[in-house]
Amino acid sequence: MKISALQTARYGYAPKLPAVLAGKPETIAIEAGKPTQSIADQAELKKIFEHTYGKPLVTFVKGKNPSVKKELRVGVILSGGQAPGGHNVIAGIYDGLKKGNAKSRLFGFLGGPSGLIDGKYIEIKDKLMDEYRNTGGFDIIGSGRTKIESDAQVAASMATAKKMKLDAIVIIGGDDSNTNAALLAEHFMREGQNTQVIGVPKTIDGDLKNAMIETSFGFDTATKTYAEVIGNIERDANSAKKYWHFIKLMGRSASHIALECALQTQPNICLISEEVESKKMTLRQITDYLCSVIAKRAENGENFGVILIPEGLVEFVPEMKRLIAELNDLMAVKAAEFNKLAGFDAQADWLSKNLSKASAETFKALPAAIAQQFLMDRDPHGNVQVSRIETEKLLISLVETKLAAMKKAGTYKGSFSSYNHFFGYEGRCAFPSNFDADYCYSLGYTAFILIANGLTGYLSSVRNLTAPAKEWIAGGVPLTMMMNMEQRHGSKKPVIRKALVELDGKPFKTLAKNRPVWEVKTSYTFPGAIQYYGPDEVCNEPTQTLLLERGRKKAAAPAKKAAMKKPAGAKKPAGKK
Ligand code: FBP
Repeated sequence: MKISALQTARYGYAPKLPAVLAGKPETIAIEAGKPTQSIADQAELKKIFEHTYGKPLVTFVKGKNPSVKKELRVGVILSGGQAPGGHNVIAGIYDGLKKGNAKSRLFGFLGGPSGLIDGKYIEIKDKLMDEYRNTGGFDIIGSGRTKIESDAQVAASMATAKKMKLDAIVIIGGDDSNTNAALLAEHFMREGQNTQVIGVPKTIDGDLKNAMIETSFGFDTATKTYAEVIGNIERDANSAKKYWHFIKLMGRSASHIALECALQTQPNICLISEEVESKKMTLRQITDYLCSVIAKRAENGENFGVILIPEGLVEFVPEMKRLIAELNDLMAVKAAEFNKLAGFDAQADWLSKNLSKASAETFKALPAAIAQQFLMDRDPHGNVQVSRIETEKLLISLVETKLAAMKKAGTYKGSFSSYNHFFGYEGRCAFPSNFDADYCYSLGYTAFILIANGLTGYLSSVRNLTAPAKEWIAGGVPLTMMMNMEQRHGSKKPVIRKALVELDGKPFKTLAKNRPVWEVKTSYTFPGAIQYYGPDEVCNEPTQTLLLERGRKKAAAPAKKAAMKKPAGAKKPAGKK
């Protein structure tokens, strides 16, 4: 296999670790806090997690810890969507294990959780590990979306753990995968199975976060990758001055990715699903808003712009939410009847009789190509796959119709020409930024220390992330602490609560404060490609979201200044004083 120059250079990158993890593993002791409580529904969760509920938060400190020298057998799983840095989590676990005891072994389950269920794995050794250090992707062992949920899946997982004599399993995943990790840890304890379970917070969506988990890994690299391309499109738009670009961004339900990209690139518009929901904005109101901005810019002769759209938007628009819920219910009970219908016209006719009047009207008003996307294959739970609905095209079509009407009425005099884009897969396997490379390696190393100390039902936690890496705080958060009970498929289930964009949080407030200017005045900023080598402010800066949330940055500078600001050390053009 040919290896690129960057990949070769990245092999040589030594991820930075918090100072407490930098020495020998036997110098890292554990400090345990007070027992913890779940964020809600304490009594119900205490019952479900009889053996693992309420454990203390743990923090690593300098001290003596000979237990880390034990020989261990550990299995690791990459679960769900790819996120830059997964290989470094594995490298952190691997190096920790080997530093603790050269005889310790790490096994990688193939293709995600199904590898554990089916007992499919490989042993990770030096050569293999070295080929993946500081690289993007999950291809070292592959990932998958199988959940370890049913009794049979849990029993099969336990049989594999027993057969392989595993001391621990590390599950690298998002909120769902870590909920499963918590259930598995509890099940193993209940059954007297001596295998610990440790989770690692992963997802580019950035929605697995709370007081103890400042960000999930992959968010940093993915948003920087999208922001680079958005900046390039902005510059193109501002050069040609003839297109409106509608850009949909990944992030299944939360709008963190769109918001972060907006803070990095200052587009004309960034829709935020959580705001749309809180204001109960209908599709018509969203369209009116978009058209009002387009018309205002047209008055200034600017018939171009950039609009960011979060992937999950349709699920937050009231009438669409209702339609999706009705479609999901209908398909659950009448799928056989529906599947017999031949062609879209027959399906649309059937739906007009089976949906409520309001939802039938919403469906009918959709452009046919988009309406068909609501009827595509369902996800494994029988739900509409909202991420496959081309919201960006839907909005373009609605805007075109509205602008045509405005033109007739004399309220719009511009010209409108558009392009649609969807950025998602482009960012999930990028070479991890230095931040993600360091963070992930630290998370993996932390997972090893948690295992070596006999802990189970914990999520690896590295905090204080806006400070230099040596000041990061490492430890573990009990998984049950992040849980509550939620309605899922007809019954209440314990789940880790998803973190949506907070409308009173600093990142959103910064957008809200600046957007009146960004909408009308071209204020684009161009972050450029991720840099791996160079000055700190160029290659080690965390996301704007993290800086704002952690109070390391004031609400963004007024748009005009930010856009015009010269980079440090920039030279004046020749001849200018
Ligand atoms: P995870 O939550 O599993 O990390 O995945 C997130 C994500 O990238 C979403 O942003 C996106 O909607 C989804 O995965 C796409 O899923 P798939 O990879 O199965 O197409």
